[in-house]
Amino acid sequence: MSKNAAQVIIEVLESAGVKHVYGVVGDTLNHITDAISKSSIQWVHTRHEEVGAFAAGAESYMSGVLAGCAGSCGPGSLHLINGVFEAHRNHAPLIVIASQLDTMSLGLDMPQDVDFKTVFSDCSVFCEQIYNAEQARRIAVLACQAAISKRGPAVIILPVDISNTEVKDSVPYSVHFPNPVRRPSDDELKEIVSIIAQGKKVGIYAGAGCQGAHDLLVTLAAKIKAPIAHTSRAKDFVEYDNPYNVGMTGLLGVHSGFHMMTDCDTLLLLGADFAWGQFYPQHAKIVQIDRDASRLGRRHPVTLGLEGDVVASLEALIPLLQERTDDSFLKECLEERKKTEGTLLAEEEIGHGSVIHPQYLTSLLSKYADDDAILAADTGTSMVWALRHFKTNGKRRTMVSLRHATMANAMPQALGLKKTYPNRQVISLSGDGGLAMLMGDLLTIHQENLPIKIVVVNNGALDFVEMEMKTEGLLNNYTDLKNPSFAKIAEAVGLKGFEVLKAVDLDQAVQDFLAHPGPALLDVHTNRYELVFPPNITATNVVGMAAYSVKALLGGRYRDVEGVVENTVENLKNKFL
Ligand SMILES: Cc1ncc(C[n+]2csc(CCOP(=O)(O)OP(=O)(O)O)c2C)c(N)n1
Ligand SMILES: [Mg+2]
Repeated sequence: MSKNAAQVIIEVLESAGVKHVYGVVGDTLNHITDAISKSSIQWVHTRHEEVGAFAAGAESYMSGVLAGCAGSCGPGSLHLINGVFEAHRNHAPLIVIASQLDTMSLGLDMPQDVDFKTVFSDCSVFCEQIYNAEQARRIAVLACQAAISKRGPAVIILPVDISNTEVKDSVPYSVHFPNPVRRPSDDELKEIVSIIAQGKKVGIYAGAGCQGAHDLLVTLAAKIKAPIAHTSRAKDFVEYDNPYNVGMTGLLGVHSGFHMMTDCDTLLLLGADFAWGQFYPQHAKIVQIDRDASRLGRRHPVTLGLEGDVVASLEALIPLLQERTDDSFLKECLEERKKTEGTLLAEEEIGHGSVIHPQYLTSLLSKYADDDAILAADTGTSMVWALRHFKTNGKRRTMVSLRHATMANAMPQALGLKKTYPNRQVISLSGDGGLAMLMGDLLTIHQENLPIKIVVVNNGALDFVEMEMKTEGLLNNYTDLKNPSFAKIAEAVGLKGFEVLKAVDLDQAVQDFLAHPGPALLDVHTNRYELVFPPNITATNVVGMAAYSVKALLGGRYRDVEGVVENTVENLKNKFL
């Protein structure tokens, strides 16, 4: 049977394991969607292409299996861009089909002509146009291979006339799935052993590369009596069942993680590419192991940089290490951890009167969510509450836009995660700003009948930015959100809506909402004046906040200052008393 180039491309995607392609149909994409309709791949019709790219990126990030997104020429594929950037920063393998005008029209300034090679070059590991239908299989294979091996989006630019051209397709190019074992050499391992032996305060900093290494990390920590701090992206792999865990560091982190990182004299950096140099120890010896050697020493100078996967490297390293007896640094860090846990617990308490603290809300989600629930949280304050207050257990997963930090990621990512894991509970912790940004795709949730649970942290503001402004001593401008009832919007588009205005009603509402069998939205009116404190409060933070308060008072914003001061005092009490 004869095939056109579009059919060949879809055949390759099937062979590479793609289950879903997300996007919006249209003109130049029609032969691709026609080929999909005749394949085992499911087309997921989103209302906005950006949502499709977020969803596909979440699917491949979480499952490791290739997913796809696609757009029509010009604006259709341009709409994908932010989601493709998110996948690129997450190292998520992704196939992007950017359909293009017919080759006769290209370069003639015809309507919708966009140079996709330029547009996608900065957010992809592969970006090629198919110039001749006979290239279809080969380019599709190269795209899948690059996405899998280099872990990122691979873009296929496909002119419409080529997509419908018949091909001979006689050469059997195919996709491969190598699974190498990578670790430092024996001599390099000996060097690590010697550096650890010289250290007095040895710590471990675990990153996302520690996926699958939980038990090895615990064994390592037990043997060398080292506390383990971790990046936000490593939360799911490190935090649970781990008596050595001292928590996250960084701006979103907690005090005990910060303390360990600043106080150690020797640090094992495992699969961690944490971006902010100021959170690394300034005078410690650092040994870094990463599967990508180009990341060695790029965030902070290191003493010894080695290439390897964390699991294979630890399997080889642990037997060579001597058991340490001195556990004084570990004990000191665990004491700090206990204090930090007390602070977090105090923040999770039910608010006075009707005030709903988002930490309380998140702790209830943590309490009642399924054992293997997946929680995606929006950029803004939601991501902080999720990372600090949603407990993991080895089965639960969290997803936050940490490296791209885009708004509106959570609901679209939840959509892709529910398509991938239909039998698991998927929750989106959305900002009121974030949800409104891509709210049209609530319709997709209804149309696809996806029983996703969306929680809206309805604080009436672009709160995270408001806080940035205040700590910089600026008056908060343009951050107000005049919100509708999100619960009523949900009802109008086919989701079950819940709305909570008082803290006393929240516990039961969270239970009812999670137990609802279909898609549901819980609109929670949370406290606007909730401050996200970094693990170390600097003089600059305090001065900035004071300057804001004076300006707000002079400007007649008495209520705002009252709210901020009340919460600041409460938070400082929790931290220091
Ligand atoms: C697409 C995009 N636009 C703007 C920003 C800047 N920004 C970061 S957080 C934020 C506010 C988010 O507000 P909301 O969703 O209501 O969450 P909140 O912080 O109030 O919980 C903004 C505007 C961004 N990161 N991404
Ligand atoms: Mg908000």
